[in-house]
Amino acid sequence: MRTCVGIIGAGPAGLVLARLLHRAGIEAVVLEARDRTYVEQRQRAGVLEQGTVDVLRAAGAGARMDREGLRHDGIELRFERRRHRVDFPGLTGGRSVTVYAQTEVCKDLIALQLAGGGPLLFEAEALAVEGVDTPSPRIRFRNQGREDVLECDYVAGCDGFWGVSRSAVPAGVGRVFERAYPFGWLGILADVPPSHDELVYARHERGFALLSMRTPAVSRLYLQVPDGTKAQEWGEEEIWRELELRLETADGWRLRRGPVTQKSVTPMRSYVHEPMRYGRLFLAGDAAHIVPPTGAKGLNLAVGDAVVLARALAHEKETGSAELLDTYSATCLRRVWQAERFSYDMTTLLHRAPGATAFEDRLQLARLDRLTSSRAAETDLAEAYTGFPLS
Ligand code: RFL
Ligand code: PHB
Repeated sequence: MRTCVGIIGAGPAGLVLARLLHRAGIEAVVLEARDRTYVEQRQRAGVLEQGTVDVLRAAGAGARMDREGLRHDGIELRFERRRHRVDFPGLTGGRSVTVYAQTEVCKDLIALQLAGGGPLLFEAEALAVEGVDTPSPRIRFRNQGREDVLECDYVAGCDGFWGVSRSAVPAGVGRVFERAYPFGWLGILADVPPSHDELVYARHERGFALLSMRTPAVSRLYLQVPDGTKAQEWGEEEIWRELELRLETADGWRLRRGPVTQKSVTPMRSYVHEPMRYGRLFLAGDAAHIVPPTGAKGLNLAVGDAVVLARALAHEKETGSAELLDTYSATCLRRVWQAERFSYDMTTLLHRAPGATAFEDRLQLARLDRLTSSRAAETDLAEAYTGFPLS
């Protein structure tokens, strides 16, 4: 098999890239290790920045998002049983975010790709990426038990944190920056209308909690849990009780309960691989960088990388100039590091690390006090949360 751009992975990065390349008249083939149902059901992100919404619309994938996505003009911060609303449009000159699940973004993009895009092969696992420092890189993959080779001009490594493409960068070339956190998130989906109409981020001595949502009838909630926790260790009653303790406020706000339909634990990590390009291999999304989910940035970064890469490949096709391909890594990394900074700040602001000292507790409260009493501090949060511009 031969194509111009071999895309490994059908998550948000790979699917958006495939869509944008298709619209630019550039051939691409997407190889996805898992089956379609798995990719469409995998519970992950929920918050789309304005820029991501604009990209999906421009890519022709915005119709259902525009009907079913929920526009959110703010979030609530809770601490010491008090609440404080951050008003995004008022602080940022009109920006907001959209709550529309990653599962739905992927379903929409997969349907478009299968209806009229280039090939998208499910259960096609890339085994190795070879020759990325030559003019003709190759992806070895296994599809339905058979090994095959995809020859291409460029390889887009969109295969997430656990994928194979990053390992094609020689050890002496790449550099990794990372930080692990001594806690994770226990996430649940529950068949109950969200107890609040905006996302609630709560700092509590017992740990962080987040109230989010998927639809007007389905809530998504998270609890900070110790590193290594298994989802089965937490019973339904225990989860609701802990959420109540961390989320409820002195002014009488109460959490609505409902049947839990799914639960899982996510570890937290900050990670950046530099550079994001080596020869004809371009890493995009979680394959190159991970943020803890507290800032809601991972999916938005993945979409941003795909936009920068699609633009660079289209520029090369139209003008013959590799200029934008050469600056791909630096262009993406600037935005990536802003998201790393913000996600780290939100995480350390709101989580309670095991063994945190009384001094650190007071500092957290002082940071929250500052955020909720200084327009400048609040604007900084609102600008970062709603997203930095793509270019
Ligand atoms: P993905 O989505 O992991 O997709 C990679 C795809 O590559 C496939 N793959 C392979 N295919 C072929 N051959 C191989 N060898 C392969 N190895 C892997 C995988 O099967 C998969 O389909 O990466 P991508 O596209 O870079 O997208 C990144 C986002 O998924 C991720 O950053 C976000 O989900 C992070 N995230 C959030 N991001 C936000 O912007 N807003 C949020 O509110 C938000 N909340 C979250 C999150 C992530 C979470 N978890 C579970 C990590 C909440 C949670 C709980
Ligand atoms: C989610 O709805 O899954 C979600 C929302 C906000 C975050 C992380 C996850 O910061």
